[in-house]
Amino acid sequence: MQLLCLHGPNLNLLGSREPGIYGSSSLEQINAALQQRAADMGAAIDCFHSNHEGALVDRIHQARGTVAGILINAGAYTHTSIAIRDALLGVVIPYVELHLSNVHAREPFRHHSHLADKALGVICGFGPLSYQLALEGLVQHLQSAAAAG
Ligand code: CA2
Repeated sequence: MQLLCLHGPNLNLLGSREPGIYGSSSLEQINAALQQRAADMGAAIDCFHSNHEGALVDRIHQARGTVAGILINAGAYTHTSIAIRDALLGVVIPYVELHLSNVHAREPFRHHSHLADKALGVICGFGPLSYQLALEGLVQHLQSAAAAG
C-alpha cells in the first residue's frame, strides 16, 4: 500500500523553534518514524514538504493512480487554501488532516479548515504523535475498505 505524507509551509523549521507549541522533533525525525511505522504495518509512505501552495497542488496531482491515501499537515494553508482542497477532492484519494498543535485551542483564525469536512478524519494536538495516530487511522480505514471489497 503506497501512501503520501504532505507537510505545508514552515514545517521545515520544526525542532529549531517553538518547541512548546510544536514539540522538539525535526521534520526528518518525524518522517523517519512515520516510514518505520508504515513499514511495520506493511505500507510505504513518501514524505513531501513544500513552502509553496502550487508545489503541494502539483504533488497531489502526481499522486493520482499510485497513492492509496494521504496524510496532510497543510500548515497555515489549512486555513486559507481552496486550491489544496480542490486538488485533494480532484484526485479522489482519501486523506487525513492532522496538526501538531490543538488548533482549536489557539487563535480563532486557526479554527476553520478548508480540508476537514471532506477528510476521513482529523487529528490535532498530540505533537509529533499526531502523525502516527493519523497514519494508524488511515491504514486501518484502507485495510477495512479493501477487505470489504
Ligand atoms: O499545528 C500544526 O501542525 C499547524 O499546522 C502548524 C502551522 C500552523 O499555521 C497551523 O495553524 C497549525 C504552522 C507551522 C509552523 O511551524 C513552525 C515550526 C517551528 C518554528 C516555527 C514554525
